Amino acid sequence: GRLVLATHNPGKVIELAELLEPHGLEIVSAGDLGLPEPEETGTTFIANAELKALAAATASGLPALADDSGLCVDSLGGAPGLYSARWAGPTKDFSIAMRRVRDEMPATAPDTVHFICALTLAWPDGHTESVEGRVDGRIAWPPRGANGFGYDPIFMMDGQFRTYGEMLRAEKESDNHRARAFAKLLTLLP
Ligand code: ITT
Repeated sequence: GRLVLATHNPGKVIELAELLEPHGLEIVSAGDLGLPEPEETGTTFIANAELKALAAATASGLPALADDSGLCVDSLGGAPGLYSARWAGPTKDFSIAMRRVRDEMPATAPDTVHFICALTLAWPDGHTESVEGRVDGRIAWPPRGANGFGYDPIFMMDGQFRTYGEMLRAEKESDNHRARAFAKLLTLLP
């Protein structure tokens, strides 16, 4: 069957397409369908993933998969969290967002952080299924590596000394918050 990827983030499209690849679905992108980007008014990752997936499923008449994710810094009470994309500003400049994380973190506090990924599958009839994945790690400074997207150059997962930005695409994709969420969604794929 066909599945709409309800995201306008090219980094997510690459990772989700890779995860979906073995499952034989024909992927249609929200951008290609000209679907509008709904305002992310939710107060949780799952609420935002649900509203994005539902908007795409109802507008397209096809099942849709949406991703809402973010970086949560313990010493910042979970910020930027839901606001991870917004910290990069209208020009989507993540060097600014990474610098802000670094500047706002108290120097003496632990540098522990995690990524969260909420994935929602929505059907045109309004049915939804949502899951969440998490990966724990810490902040690297200065940013390192040109791979991946978003906050990848400052994130080192537990047990790793390279950032996601320094890992090969296949390495990051083999274990991260998105892959962990996706594993929980497998039995629910359309
Ligand atoms: P869509 O809503 O169109 O999917 P978005 O970029 O606005 O795209 P979010 O609202 O979910 O998506 O913002 C999440 C941000 O968190 C995203 O822009 C990244 O900067 C960051 N993020 C999420 N997953 C990440 C990952 O695997 N590596 C690095 N940064 C990530």
